[in-house]
Amino acid sequence: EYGIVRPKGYTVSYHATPEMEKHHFGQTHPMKPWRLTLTKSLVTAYGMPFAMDNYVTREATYEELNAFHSSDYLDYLSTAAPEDQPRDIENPDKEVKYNLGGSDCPLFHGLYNYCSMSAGCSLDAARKISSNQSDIAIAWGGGLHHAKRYEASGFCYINDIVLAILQLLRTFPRVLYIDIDVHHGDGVEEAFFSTDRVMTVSFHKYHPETFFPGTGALEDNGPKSENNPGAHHAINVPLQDGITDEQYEALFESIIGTINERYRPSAIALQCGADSLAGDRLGRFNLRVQGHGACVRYCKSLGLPMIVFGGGGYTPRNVARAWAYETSIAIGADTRIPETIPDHAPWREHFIHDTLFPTLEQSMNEPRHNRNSDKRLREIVAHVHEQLRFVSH
Ligand code: VJV
Ligand code: CA
Ligand code: ZN
Repeated sequence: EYGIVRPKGYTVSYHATPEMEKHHFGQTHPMKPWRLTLTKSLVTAYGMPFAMDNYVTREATYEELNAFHSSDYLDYLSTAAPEDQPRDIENPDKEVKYNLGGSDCPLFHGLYNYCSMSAGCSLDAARKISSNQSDIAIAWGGGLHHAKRYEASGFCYINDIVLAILQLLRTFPRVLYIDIDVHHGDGVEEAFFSTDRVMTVSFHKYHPETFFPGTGALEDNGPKSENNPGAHHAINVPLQDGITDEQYEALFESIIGTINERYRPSAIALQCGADSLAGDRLGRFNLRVQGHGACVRYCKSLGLPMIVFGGGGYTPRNVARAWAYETSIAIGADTRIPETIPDHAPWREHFIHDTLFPTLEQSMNEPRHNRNSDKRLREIVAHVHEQLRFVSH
């Protein structure tokens, strides 16, 4: 309908299940799984499924989750019920186990199924990449980068990214993990801290006293011991409120371009958390859908097999815009899809402005003050380039 055709000699796979989207963290919790439904409906309204292989995700098995997570944690996660939710006043003695049941990581009905589906989505994507049946695999239901081996954290219970990267490592010697969520990708960084087979790079707002999770300083580059192969293989790009498309794109291309030359990854895992967009309920940046998408376009241009994951994103209509646009970039249709959201899109009423690319003014009442000086951004690039002098493959 929009002249969207299957790219020749190139396969994009889309991994999702409508079952995942039916889960609720609670009325006012920022994480809304139905943003995945909104994304899929926009992707469909634009006719993009014709250009991709579409897979309905299965649930990951206990054994698959156990490849990273401890059995103790999984056993509790699979049996904990919403009734076990500690309530500060009614249930003062109830302890919080594995950080489960607090306000960030509540226990809700079907939690274990939700987690297994998110992980299944990313694992299916990883398998399609490993077996060379897909060039770009899309897993918007994954990207839950804070989960630890034995602990839930920051709306994340199962680290689907770590599981997917472990799968990629069976085939590929080196994997580059890139994280453009507004939060630090601490769980993934920690999981691969001591190996040089994964390089992790996170761009995030950094303000340890006030912004979650408080880690990811510029100087944190992995183990301090030069004898540890992971030394210099964690890259952190700490940013302040209000960064613009122009600054972010320049920073991203300079850093990822240099990493690609020095580290020579054989595959890319890209976490596309959409909370780095302007107007996000939790985020603080001034990125537009185009600037966010430019990161996906640049990664695609490197010509490596790639998984793209979802992640954060707390203003659902903008999450859907960004991930639909990025799906169009993956299939190479971004110059062909019209900027005006199709009239027949279900949920059309969610898109107050009928464009895929709202202006900053349309995204929020007042754009945030930009606290990133070009001088500071140049220092960040210089520090990263310095780290990369120690890296060669
Ligand atoms: O800042 C925190 C931790 C607290 C304790 C819990 N309270 C609610 C908030 C402060 C120190 N947590 C962050 C977690 C952010 C997770 C981001 C996840 C991702 O995008 O990187 C990947 C998917 C945080 N920021 C905002 C909130 N929590 C928040 C949680 C709520 C809420 C409002 C804000 C939970 C429940 C309800 N409202 C009803
Ligand atoms: Ca990040
Ligand atoms: Zn986030």
